[in-house]
Amino acid sequence: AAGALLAGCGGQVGQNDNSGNGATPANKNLELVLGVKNEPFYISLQCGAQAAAKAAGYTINTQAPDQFDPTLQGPIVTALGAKKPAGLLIAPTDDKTMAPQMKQIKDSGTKVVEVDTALQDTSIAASSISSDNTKGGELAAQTMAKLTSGKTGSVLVLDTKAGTSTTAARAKGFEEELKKVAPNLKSAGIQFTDNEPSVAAQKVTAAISSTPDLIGVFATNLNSGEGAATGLRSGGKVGQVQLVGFDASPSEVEGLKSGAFQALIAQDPGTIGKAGVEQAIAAIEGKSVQRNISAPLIALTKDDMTTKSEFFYKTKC
Ligand code: T6T
Repeated sequence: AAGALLAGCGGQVGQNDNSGNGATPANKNLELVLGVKNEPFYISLQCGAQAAAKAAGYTINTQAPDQFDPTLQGPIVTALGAKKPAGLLIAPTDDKTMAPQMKQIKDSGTKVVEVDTALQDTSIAASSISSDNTKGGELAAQTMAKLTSGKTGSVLVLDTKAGTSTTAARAKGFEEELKKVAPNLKSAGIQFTDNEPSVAAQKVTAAISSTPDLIGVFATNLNSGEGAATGLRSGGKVGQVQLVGFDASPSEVEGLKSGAFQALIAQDPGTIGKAGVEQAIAAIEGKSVQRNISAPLIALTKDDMTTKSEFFYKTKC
């Protein structure tokens, strides 16, 4: 079963002779490729994955590109082909352009599991583990409706990069739900931030000048949220423009405490990493695999600062 302790000797790099018949595999090496380095969401995911791999007697090695960019992540996956890991857990940085590299390693016998983001092509990964991002966007819209309590005004959405499956689903879920729960609010559109806090800050300061009735901002991830908070600070709009962020990095949690954010939709990256390892091992050992797993989400407000701190992201394991 997923997460069970497995008996037997350690794996050997360079072998990919797992029989898939339920016997203890010779190759117990996993690789984890994250979306970007030094980022609390991915660090928390890595912590969950490492603990699960250790419990199961597998090794796991982690790599990530310096930027959230498929042209930097693709070569990491290609180079892994030579190591022939038994399993690859990956957060693809583009839902289309990462497909060829992921297909190549799958075709050479490595079991591929998507963690967090996913490809449009569902034939490559054995399993995908992600938050229900559409629901996360809907939850953000319901939260925005409560925060603005029937007032009129415009709401800006900050997405990251086109081709990011998770943030696209959050933005769409938000826009559709907002129409239903807050018909008094107008959409000021969706802007892309390139997953750079400085771009997010600029987009928010620009919206403050171009949209005088700006009442809210939904930032679909950590970097866009941190940047949006900076933009509201420099535009003198903290507390006047409601900011609902996604994720719960130390800086975002600090912003919730100080009043720059009114709410955060927090994910459970540790659970995503753990489930990713469990599914990869099930695939490697020929056991039954769950194709899609949805991880929990929660809306955090200032009142949750002490009671829900287990949802805050880590910067080390
Ligand atoms: O929001 C997470 C992740 O779920 C998303 O796919 C990309 O951005 C984050 O890593 C936060 O920076």
